[in-house]
Amino acid sequence: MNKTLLSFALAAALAPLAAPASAQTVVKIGHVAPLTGAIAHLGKDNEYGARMAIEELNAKKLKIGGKEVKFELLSEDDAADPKQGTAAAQKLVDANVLGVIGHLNSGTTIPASRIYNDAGIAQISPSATNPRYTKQGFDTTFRVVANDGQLGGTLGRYAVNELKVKSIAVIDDRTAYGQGVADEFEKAAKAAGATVVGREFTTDKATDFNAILTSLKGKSPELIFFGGMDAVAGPMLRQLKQLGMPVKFMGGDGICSPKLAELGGDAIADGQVVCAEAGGVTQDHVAAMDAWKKRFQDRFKTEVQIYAPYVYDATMTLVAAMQKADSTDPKKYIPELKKISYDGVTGPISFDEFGDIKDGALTLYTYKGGKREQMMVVK
Ligand code: ABU
Repeated sequence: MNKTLLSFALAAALAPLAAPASAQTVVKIGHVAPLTGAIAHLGKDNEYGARMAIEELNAKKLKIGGKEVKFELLSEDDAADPKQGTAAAQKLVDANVLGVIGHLNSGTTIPASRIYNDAGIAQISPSATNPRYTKQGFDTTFRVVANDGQLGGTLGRYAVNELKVKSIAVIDDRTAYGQGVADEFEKAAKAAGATVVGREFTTDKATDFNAILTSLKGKSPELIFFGGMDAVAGPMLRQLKQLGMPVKFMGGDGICSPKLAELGGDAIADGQVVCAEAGGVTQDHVAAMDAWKKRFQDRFKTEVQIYAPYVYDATMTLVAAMQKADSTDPKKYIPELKKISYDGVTGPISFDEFGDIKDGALTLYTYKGGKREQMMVVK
């Protein structure tokens, strides 16, 4: 054997030792939420939900396409800012994530969705409730919670039919979510027979509401609906009390956290606030959810705020679609995601033609004794 042939033969013989076929495939999954800023407590809650799912999935040592898969979570901070949201989305796409869970806010989720769509990867939002997100004609957008139409509509009817209020004022923070849910609330409350005596605007960073609340005080509403997040609702409730306005106060999922009790403090009277989470655990899933919350508390040493279980379910649903397709290639798993039927801790998850959850539920809450208290689950 000449020298060249000998080196080829040696190389061939040693190849399996030098470069063993990889026993594990790393699959990157992106997550985006505000991890800094006024609603970082909600963003961290989301991130914990994703982390818990990834840790549990890795413990199962799943095989997809004949190879053991190790999931890696790439978590980005968008600070609830649309520009940072698109930058975070591009960063994840450049890092070759194969799916994204997020973003938290509608105002970041919607602009980011074009980037994920262009990259051909699935995006599942666990919390963005503006209906526009799934109505853009993209086949990559999915949502595991109810939307602002359901939230605002249900709360508007509840205000008039159950709380029996006739005069209502509406404030929103001018975000895609705040404005959208407030518009839906106003539409439903009017249709149920209420009069809207005032409409005011603020921002998602405001802390002083004296001017708008004083203006509304002159119009004597029985109830104020706020379209925005808990970080703004808390100080607003404190200022309502300072102004001597003991009105009923309503909001959507964005205010509906245990943290609101702390942010509003003793300015929140028992039963004064009614809000709705954009999902609902029916009786048959309560035990599983309680067990899940205990695992979450043990792992992260903090209570669930709002969306962590939905983030967990969104991550599990994404991976269930990959398992069904036996592939992590978005071209192969997205068709499976569209027709998935996944039994999550938050309830059954399947999607309509737009990628919205089918039969989404809501949970109404109030606050008593400084704690959030569940009232009812409605479909
Ligand atoms: N759904 C409430 C908070 C997130 C959003 O902006 O939609």
